[in-house]
Amino acid sequence: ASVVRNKLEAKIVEQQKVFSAFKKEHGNTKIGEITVGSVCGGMRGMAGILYETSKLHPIQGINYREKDLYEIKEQAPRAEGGREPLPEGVLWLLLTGEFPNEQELKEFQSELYQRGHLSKDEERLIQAFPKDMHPMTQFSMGVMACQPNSKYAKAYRDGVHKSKYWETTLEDALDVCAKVPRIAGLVFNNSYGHGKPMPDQDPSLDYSANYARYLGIEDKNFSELMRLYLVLHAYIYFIFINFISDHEGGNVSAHATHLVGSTLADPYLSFAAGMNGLAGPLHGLANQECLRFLLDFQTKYGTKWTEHDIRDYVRDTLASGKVVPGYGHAVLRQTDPRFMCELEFANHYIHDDNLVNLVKACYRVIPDALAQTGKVSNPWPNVDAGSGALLMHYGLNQFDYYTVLFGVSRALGVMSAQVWSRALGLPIERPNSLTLNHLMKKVKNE
Ligand code: FAM
Repeated sequence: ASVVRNKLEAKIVEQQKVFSAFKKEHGNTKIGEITVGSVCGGMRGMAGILYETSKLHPIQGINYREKDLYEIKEQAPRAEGGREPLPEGVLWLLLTGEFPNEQELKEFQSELYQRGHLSKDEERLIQAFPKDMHPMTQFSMGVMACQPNSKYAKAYRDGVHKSKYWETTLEDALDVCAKVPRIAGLVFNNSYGHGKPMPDQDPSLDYSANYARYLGIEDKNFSELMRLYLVLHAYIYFIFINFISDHEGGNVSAHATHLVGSTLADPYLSFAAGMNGLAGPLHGLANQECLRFLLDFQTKYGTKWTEHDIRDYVRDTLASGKVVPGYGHAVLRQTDPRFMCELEFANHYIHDDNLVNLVKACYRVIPDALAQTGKVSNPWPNVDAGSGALLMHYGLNQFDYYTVLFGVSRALGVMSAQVWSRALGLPIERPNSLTLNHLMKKVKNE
């Protein structure tokens, strides 16, 4: 059983009461309107999902349990000597609504270590994937390779009472969160490891440090130590702030996970569904697209470019019917605080890197250029505008892999949310759909 279980149980019991009283009292209270625009426009702005762990504000950005990114950075537990929040602490916050104390964190870290093990069969299956298969495809299939061990699926088969669904969902959710770095490490090794053996989990290292090690960053000798320190913290930073764990329930990866979970599919099935959505170019793949955009620019203009060149390049991109990756957002209406964190990080650690300088210059030029089109709702950068260039700086130049980093991080958010969805007994999702003909008739009748 999990160290977080008892804390969570008390909160769940309390919240279940609040939820059922609220449903009873306000079941028919209106909170908005559905327009033709909402139906034709991908349900933009339409509130339709109950999602407990996080909320995205158009201006302020993401809030986890009512805390914004800056508060999280300030208040979350950190690694010794580190500047960045520890993912284990953030996971605890997402689940329980508060940060763990020192003892809880220690026990939770060791619990995740225990859960992070993959069986020999699971590892062999993942290692057998073709090397040239996209890392996101391997990642999603790797999660599925572990699905036969779902504790929730077994409990369901054994006839567990529905009031107890959340308990084995929690077990699976924590297993998934603990295993994804290992799965993602195997995928990396498969694709780029050139037959090198994968290092085992190291109990002396935390969650992120073990993951960084799977990606080939090891503490080999003292002279490397400073670099290692920086790189490790850079990875922790990228994975858990830039590729933020949770971004409320309506984005494709969170919603796909939530939707599939609503059928009472287990957390592995649900998470893999979310990852298939994350692999789309308008969502998680955008960071890879974004880096390609910057590198193509560099190939064309070299290192002596001007802001005028960026303007021309954006104009050509738009004229060829493509989007400018890393800019725009379905909900945000200001620069993404995650991008601001990237800038802050770059200003602190990175000096004189052409690609990073290009990211900064793009930020000065692109919002204006996009605003001039007159149709982009939000011309400001999102998280993907900077992450690729920073990862490149630290030597992670396999950009087909970037979305996997995002996926590892997203596990923490969507899996915590699934625990709460089962705890609140949320039903199977089944919105109505309309044909264009029906929609036109509806408009006429009104
Ligand atoms: N470049 C060019 N055109 C853009 C644009 C951009 N960056 N962002 C929006 N538009 C266009 C959009 O294609 C649409 O055009 P049409 O009417 O011709 O179809 C119009 O502006 C209105 O769209 P919107 O309301 O501003 O945005 P949406 O809510 O429909 O879509 C995004 C939001 C993120 C899909 C869109 O801004 C985009 O395609 N951005 C580039 C890709 C990207 O960076 N995705 C990453 C998002 C990130 F947060 C993540 O998931 N990791």
